[in-house]
Amino acid sequence: MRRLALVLALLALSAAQRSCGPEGLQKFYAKIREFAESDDNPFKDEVDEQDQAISRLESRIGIIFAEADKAVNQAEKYAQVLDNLEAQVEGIEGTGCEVGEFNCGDGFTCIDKVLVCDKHNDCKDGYDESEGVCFNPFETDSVWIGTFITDSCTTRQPQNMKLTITDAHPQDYLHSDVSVTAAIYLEASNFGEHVEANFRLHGDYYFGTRQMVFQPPEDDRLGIIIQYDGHHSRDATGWVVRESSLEKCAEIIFHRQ
Ligand SMILES: [Ca+2]
Repeated sequence: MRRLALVLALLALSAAQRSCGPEGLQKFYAKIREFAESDDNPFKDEVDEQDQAISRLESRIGIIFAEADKAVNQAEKYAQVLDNLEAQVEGIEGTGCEVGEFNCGDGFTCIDKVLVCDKHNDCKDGYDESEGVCFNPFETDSVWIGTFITDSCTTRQPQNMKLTITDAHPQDYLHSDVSVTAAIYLEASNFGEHVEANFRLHGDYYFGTRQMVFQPPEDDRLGIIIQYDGHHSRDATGWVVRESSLEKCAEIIFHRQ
């Protein structure tokens, strides 16, 4: 019976399209809409039920997406916690390799740092050439703010420094070594006296040790070493180092701006 009503409605629509002009057709469509929403429409209950089912489905899909977002956020938090733990373990236990060597990530294979990011796979799985390992956080135009934690060697006793990397590019003949130039701005306020200083620095970033090593800029022969932990690309620890004895005589916490 309902199919017959539908067929009759379609036939009426077809007849109206043939016999009426645009205005008549608009009126006819308005009548059809009115009929569809009225209680006389034999399909009204089914349509209402389907609308409700679609609303319930949309609601469930919304809940599923919200749950998926929550799961992704949790996974990112767990990954961050894992990164922190790995960084702490490496900091406490070291990498298990000698000074100047790189651990292939398997806990026991060590290769020389000059073989890291030299465009040849030297670790069994190519870990020494992976994107994460060959990432230099001290890239050109990056700006780092350093806060002195301890200082038993500088004459100015600065509280803060601003380090701007002006250029960083791998050496042509040694890709494991990034040649870096930088500018340092120092500020110190001691006993009512305010002191400022600017230096130009030259140094190297080694992918194999994740260390930025700046040569001493002044006659006091104090260099700067900054260690990236391989996990937190916006934070690093630095030291002022006596060139003669390699003693770390000041510690600086760096944060990228
Ligand atoms: Ca290599």
